[in-house]
Amino acid sequence: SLGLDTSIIGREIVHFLSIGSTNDKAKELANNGCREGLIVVAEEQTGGRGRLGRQWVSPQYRGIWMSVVLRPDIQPMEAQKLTLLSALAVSNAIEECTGLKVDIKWPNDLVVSGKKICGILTEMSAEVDKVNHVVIGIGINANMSAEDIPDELKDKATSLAIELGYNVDRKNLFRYISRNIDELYTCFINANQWHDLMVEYREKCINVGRRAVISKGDVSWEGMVTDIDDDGALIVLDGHGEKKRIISGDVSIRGV
Ligand code: BT5
Repeated sequence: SLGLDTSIIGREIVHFLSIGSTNDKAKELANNGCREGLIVVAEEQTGGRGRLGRQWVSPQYRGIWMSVVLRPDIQPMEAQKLTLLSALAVSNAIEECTGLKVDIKWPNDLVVSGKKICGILTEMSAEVDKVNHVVIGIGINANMSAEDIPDELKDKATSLAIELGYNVDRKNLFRYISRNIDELYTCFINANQWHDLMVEYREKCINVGRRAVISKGDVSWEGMVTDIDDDGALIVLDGHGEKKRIISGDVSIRGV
């Protein structure tokens, strides 16, 4: 037993040596009525996924590849808040556990020394006005060595071990992550504490106050990121001085 002592997250944990994608397994279990807070965790993913069908490199024993099933009583529009909540919880967990400074790149990337160390993939099953379940997939490059990082990712990805110079205790980190998500998810359910969480998210987010290129599909434009609102949308001033509100979806942004 991990002795998590959480109220919702990780009361039940399913562990695999190897799996296609923990998100796919979590969605399957969620569709079969599993309880809220269930975590699927694997030592290796053979088909780890990012957004838009992109690949997520997930070598055996080198990372934390996990998915959490949530059943919040919310409108589909609110689900993106859970991505931000998870990014904040995981960045705090890594900081508490390793002492590294972890920045958030809106909406779903965690970055150490300018390189990606963790990605989050939120997938939802919903009806028009009600969410059935949300699966939060979290991939953390814990003990990947430089050789585990594919050449094409070498200048944009790193791991905790590379940054620290030693391997981390993945079980301990997993505990911190589960407890931090549990704590922030409880704040999310008790909506009155949400604003304070977003204040903390904004402080950790590297995009606020900087210029960025916003891309969706083939369309790209540049603007100044001025804020993130309490719904988790990015507020960007475009070239005509007009304020645009960006909800995460499939948008990708790049600092300039
Ligand atoms: C993400 O997508 O960052 C979300 C990644 C979520 C992975 C977790 S692992 C557990 C769960 N099960 C899954 O199948 N997925 C989730 P995106 O923003 O689309 O970024 C993907 C891009 O990051 C790729 O196209 C690569 O450029 C890069 N990348 C791939 N693997 C990486 C890694 N291990 N570390 C850093 N960057 C990586």
